[in-house]
Amino acid sequence: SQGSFDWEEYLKENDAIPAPQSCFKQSVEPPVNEFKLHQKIEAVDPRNLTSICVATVVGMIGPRIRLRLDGSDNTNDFWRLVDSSDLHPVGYCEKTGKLLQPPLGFCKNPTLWPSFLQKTLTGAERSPENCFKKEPSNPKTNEFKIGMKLEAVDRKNPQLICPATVGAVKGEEVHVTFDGWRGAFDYWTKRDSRDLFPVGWCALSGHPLQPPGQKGTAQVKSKSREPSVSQSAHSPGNQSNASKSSSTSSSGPTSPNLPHDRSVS
Ligand code: MLZ
Repeated sequence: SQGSFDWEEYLKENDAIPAPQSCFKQSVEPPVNEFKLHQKIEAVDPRNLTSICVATVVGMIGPRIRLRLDGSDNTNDFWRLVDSSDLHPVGYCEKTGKLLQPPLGFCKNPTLWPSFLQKTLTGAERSPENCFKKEPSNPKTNEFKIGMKLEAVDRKNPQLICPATVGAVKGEEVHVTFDGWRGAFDYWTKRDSRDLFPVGWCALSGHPLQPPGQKGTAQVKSKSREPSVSQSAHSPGNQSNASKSSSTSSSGPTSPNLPHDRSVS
């Protein structure tokens, strides 16, 4: 579904402006991905941020890698940019006097961890130093304004990056709303989140960009089971209770809000 979406045209049609590059914690030149599939690294456990675990590269798209913590099942995979500070070469913990931890939900008896760790690393290919890129510096001031366009990770489908609009700004957080979807995917996040990118980032980095959804178009309205009034999910100010949400929904049950004729895999 890539290729058909053109930001330039879309911005004109919608009389919208992109959020400036300086808003984002992203390097102007997207980092080059030098990782290879099946390599092992050390990574911060996304479910337990104080612990560092062995992880395996199980997928990649552009400058993002998909990771699976060794000793965890395949239902907790996560994506990181190659310049994420959550990623380290194997040996980092030893060097810095930390202990490599079993992942939250280690699939075996905890007493088996030391031998599991040894086995999982023995003979495994390790990502070399040069794969790990320096994390970009923090954006200084909050220049996000309501209505500005950006590209953002869909946290419910985290392999996807989609066209989005700033729906609200509150202190250090921004409300990310996905263009053409009814609000089920929207979330509040810190303005320096690594999940937010300037318009054009996908094209620059070789990452696919999803086209906007079809909310408001004839096809969707005619197929919707609901009456076509659904403004509440987008009204800023009513969402403060959702501002702590991370990877989960900020706007209630998903399915009734979804267009029914899309399947993006
Ligand atoms: N397969 C899903 C993808 C939705 C993606 C939305 N991104 C904002 C669906 O079609 O519901």
